[in-house]
Amino acid sequence: MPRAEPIRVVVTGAAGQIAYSLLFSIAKGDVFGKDQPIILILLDIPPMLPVLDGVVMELQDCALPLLREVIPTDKVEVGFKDIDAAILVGSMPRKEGMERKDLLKANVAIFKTQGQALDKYAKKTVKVLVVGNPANTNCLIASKSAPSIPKENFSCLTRLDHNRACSQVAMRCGVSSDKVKNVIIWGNHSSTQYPDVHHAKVNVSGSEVSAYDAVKNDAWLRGDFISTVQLRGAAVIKARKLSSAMSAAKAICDHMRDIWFGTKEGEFISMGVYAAGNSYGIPEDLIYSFPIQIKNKTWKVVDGLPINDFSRAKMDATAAELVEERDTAMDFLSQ
Ligand SMILES: NC(=O)c1ccc[n+]([C@@H]2O[C@H](COP(=O)([O-])OP(=O)(O)OC[C@H]3O[C@@H](n4cnc5c(N)ncnc54)[C@H](O)[C@@H]3O)[C@@H](O)[C@H]2O)c1
Ligand SMILES: *[C@@H]1O[C@H](CO)[C@@H](O)[C@H](O)[C@H]1NC(C)=O
Ligand SMILES: *[C@@H]1O[C@H](CO)[C@@H](O)[C@H](O)[C@H]1NC(C)=O
Ligand SMILES: *[C@@H]1O[C@H](CO)[C@@H](O)[C@H](O)[C@H]1NC(C)=O
Ligand SMILES: CC(=O)N[C@H]1CO[C@H](CO)[C@@H](O)[C@@H]1O
Repeated sequence: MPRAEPIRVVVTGAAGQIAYSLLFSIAKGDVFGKDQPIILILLDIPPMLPVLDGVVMELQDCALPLLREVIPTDKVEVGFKDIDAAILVGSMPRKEGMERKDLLKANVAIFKTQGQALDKYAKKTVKVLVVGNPANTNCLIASKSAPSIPKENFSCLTRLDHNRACSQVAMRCGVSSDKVKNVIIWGNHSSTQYPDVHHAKVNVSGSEVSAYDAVKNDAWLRGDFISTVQLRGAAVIKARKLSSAMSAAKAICDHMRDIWFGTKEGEFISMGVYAAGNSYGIPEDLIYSFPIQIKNKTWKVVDGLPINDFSRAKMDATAAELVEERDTAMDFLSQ
């Protein structure tokens, strides 16, 4: 059997805590397949290079057969050279007393630089997943800064929110999380996101029923369920004094593996994608989280799901937030 050529995968923010949970899963084949050799490129900022060296040592010490090479760097021209997949985790964190606008401005600068580097150095078929917050808008800026790469190749992470929603419903029904499918996260990866279970199904004792019939508690589904998922990130920070890392890394793996190998027949997942041509009346020039199916490394929005008034209002509210953020970010981009 011919041996597969290694693929090149870059992770930015590679010295950070999400990357620490993520790199092992990628390097052992959970994302790109158990027979796909990998060259891992670890990009971070100059002060973190000594930490990256430690991460490189640990990856070497894992003695993983698929991992052909690990390249630590602080240079985008090295980091994005000929890459097949980019997982952009690093971003500017909010610091004490920092204005929201200043934070956005700093992130626009980072994702403009990285988008331009993708445009110049990456393969045109590269798949780009943006994780660093504000993930939706950072993704939009990166995509706009990389005009030679199709917009469809950019997506942002809302899979963690999606997984949280599946798990909440599963726990409520007393089933394992794989028995819940087709929940939807609409919109921004923030507390205005709308976790929607109107189209979700739960496999209870061998037969599939709607989530509303399985849970049998509409008030919970329209109340605490939604707010628990929306505020879960903050709850984890409060408890751990650090933001979600293990679960974020798992969600990144789920997201990228689905891009690579496709979603299951009859199932959809959530990810933030370019909204052009959607059938839900969401403003077009946004990265917005939709229900998505993926086949042959190409995604499509699941169109035509009926939307009731309750859902409509929530989908519009999270879109409005993204429009405002985009407009501010576009001002910074053109400066
Ligand atoms: N979309 C989601 O679901 C989701 C979930 C959890 C966390 N996040 C976001 O992911 C990001 C990373 O989280 P973390 O816990 O790993 O943070 P962290 O602070 O532990 O690590 C971030 C790393 O990024 C690096 N970095 C900063 N600017 C960079 C740049 N320009 N180029 C390369 N590297 C750079 C930092 O030096 C640091 O090593 C945060 O923005 C966080 O808000 C998103
Ligand atoms: C959108 O979500 C991101 C990620 O949580 C957040 O940082 C940003 O502030 C949100 N946008 C707005 C305009 O609230
Ligand atoms: C439901 O789960 C059972 C296993 O518990 C499986 O045999 C069955 O095929 C599933 N049904 C559907 C419709 O997915
Ligand atoms: C899969 O996508 C590639 C590239 O977009 C295309 O060349 C190929 O024909 C597609 N295969 C199928 C089975 O659709
Ligand atoms: C995920 C995705 O949409 N991938 C596309 C990226 O761009 C290439 C063309 O350069 C398409 O073939 C892929 O389908």
